[in-house]
Amino acid sequence: MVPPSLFVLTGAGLSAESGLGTFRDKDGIWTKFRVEDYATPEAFERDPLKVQGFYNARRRNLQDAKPNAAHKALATLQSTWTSLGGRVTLCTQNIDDLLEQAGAGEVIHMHGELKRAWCLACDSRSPCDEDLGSESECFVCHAVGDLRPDVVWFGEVPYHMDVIGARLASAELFVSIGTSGSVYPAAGFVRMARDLGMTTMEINLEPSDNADAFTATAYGPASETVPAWVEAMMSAI
Ligand code: BV8
Repeated sequence: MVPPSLFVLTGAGLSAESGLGTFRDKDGIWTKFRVEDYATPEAFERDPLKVQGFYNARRRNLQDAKPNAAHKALATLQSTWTSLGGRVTLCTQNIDDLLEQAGAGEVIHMHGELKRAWCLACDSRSPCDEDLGSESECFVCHAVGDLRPDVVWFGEVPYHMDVIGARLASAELFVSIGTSGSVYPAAGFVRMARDLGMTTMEINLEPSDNADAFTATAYGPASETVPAWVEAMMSAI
């Protein structure tokens, strides 16, 4: 029997226990850094080195981070569903690669990836493990100083919205993991799912801004709640 098609949206709470900061919790990233100074195209235009420094520090922090039990459980769920002819869409707001490190196949990074650089001279995107700055050379066109982090800032259009729309339309269960539900369009996906008649589940440390939109909930640290949910899904097929 083919298992039900799942659409899983993840946020910073999925990677919190891997040591990567969340944004709006107590001591979150946006409580220390103003969005307007670091996560908008205008900020980059105004002071590129300041913005590059912010992402260079987060990229370095990611080098030492490891996937936690929640990343591993989602990778197992996706590979099991695929082996049975089913589909788990892993759509993440996160710019880390911990789901891929945990063995996930397809991961849709709607807000881009910290380990990719975007060349504003030739529009190419390339893997990037190192600091970016005014001396950085494009791996493709060799222009110097035209590389920015390949992440989606506020006011920029999220990536893969067409694929996300198609996957949402064909899913049977929508699960949101580790997100505060405060950034759009991602925060609007649960209402789209409900309008499509889907069962919706929130797995989070605590109720999010969107909590009332969910028909099922599980609260607690992702490294506990996600493996428990995956185990329940696996035993039901
Ligand atoms: C768009 C990448 C149009 C960079 C991010 C004015 C001008 C322009 C746009 C707007 C505007 N006003 C409003 C908007 C829209 C704007 C928006 O939503 N603003 C908000 C603030 C109101 N959105 C945009 O600009 C987007 N673009 O609208 O373009 C468009 C739209 C549709 C179609 C076509 C065109 C672009 C938004 C993307 C911005 N980039 N990130 C970077 O990472 O530096 S967003 C940023 O917030 C984060 O990166 C993250 O991706 C996102 C959501 O945060 P969360 O992941 O939810 O993290 P948070 O800390 O908030 O919550 C963590 C949760 O985890 C908590 O609930 C906590 O309880 C839980 N948790 C903690 N620990 C654990 C845990 N759960 C489980 N276990 C644990 N251990």
